Amino acid sequence: MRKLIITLLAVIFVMVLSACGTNNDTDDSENDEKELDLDKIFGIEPGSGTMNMAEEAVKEYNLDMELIPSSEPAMITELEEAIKEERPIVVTLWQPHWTFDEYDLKILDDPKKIIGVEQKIHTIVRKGLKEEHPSAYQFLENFHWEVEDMNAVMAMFGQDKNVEPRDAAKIWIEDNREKADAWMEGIEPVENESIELAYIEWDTELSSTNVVTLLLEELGYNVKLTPLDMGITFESIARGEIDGTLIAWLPGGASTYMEQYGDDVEDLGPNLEGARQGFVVPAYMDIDSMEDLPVK
Ligand code: PBE
Repeated sequence: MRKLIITLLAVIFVMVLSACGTNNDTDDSENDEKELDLDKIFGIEPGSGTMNMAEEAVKEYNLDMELIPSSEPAMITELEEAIKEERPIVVTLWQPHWTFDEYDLKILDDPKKIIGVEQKIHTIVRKGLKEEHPSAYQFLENFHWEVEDMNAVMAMFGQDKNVEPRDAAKIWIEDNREKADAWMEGIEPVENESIELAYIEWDTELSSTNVVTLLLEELGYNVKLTPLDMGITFESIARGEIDGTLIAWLPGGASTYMEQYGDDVEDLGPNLEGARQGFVVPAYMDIDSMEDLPVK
């Protein structure tokens, strides 16, 4: 009888132990799962300023995360799917951007100031534009808007895929006629003159480029839009083959090209100030800093 009780106690003891063991295992795998969800940073187009800064940040913070290159639309799809399921996710994103209107997002603090520095978007034109197309030059020099303005244009076509960027720009101009008129005040209209602008198919760039295009058209220009990457944009402007661009993020995606071609182009200064980039997470995640991300 005693033996039996001892055996039973032993069995119970082992059962309790193994139950604890199982519990521990479950905890571990839950943790693993959480960490697994944070083993990636969803990025955008390789070679963009955003991705270059993000790569540096992964190195400097010694993050145990893989930076996945993709595209702006693919990154947004990942973000939207994660938000639907309240899953943790880290993406590379920037402001202005319509996703900040649509979702509750936060930019993680970047105490090392690698990706989180304030940026300005500059207008760059070719040398000689001032003499050859003074009206366009004057207009491009006057064009300067705010983060909220760009956001308003972006939101119209970003949130509704049926709206073309050009139509969104048209509506924004109708709603902001005074601002547009101020940029055009006193500028001589032209006839039969053509201007070629380079841009990249990102929502921010599509917004400014379309608004400027419509207003240059109002001044009488035929505007040709050519999608190019940042390096070729600078090279073409330096060679005088393209008249200008509105998309030079500084410091950031345009920095290296500005160093390379700065003497051969004309920088008209910022058309937008207060732009930011960073590692962005949904507000339901309880981390606030890039230092809270998993390290090696
Ligand atoms: N951007 C928009 C990025 C890419 C998308 C201009 C903020 C950049 O490379 O800086």
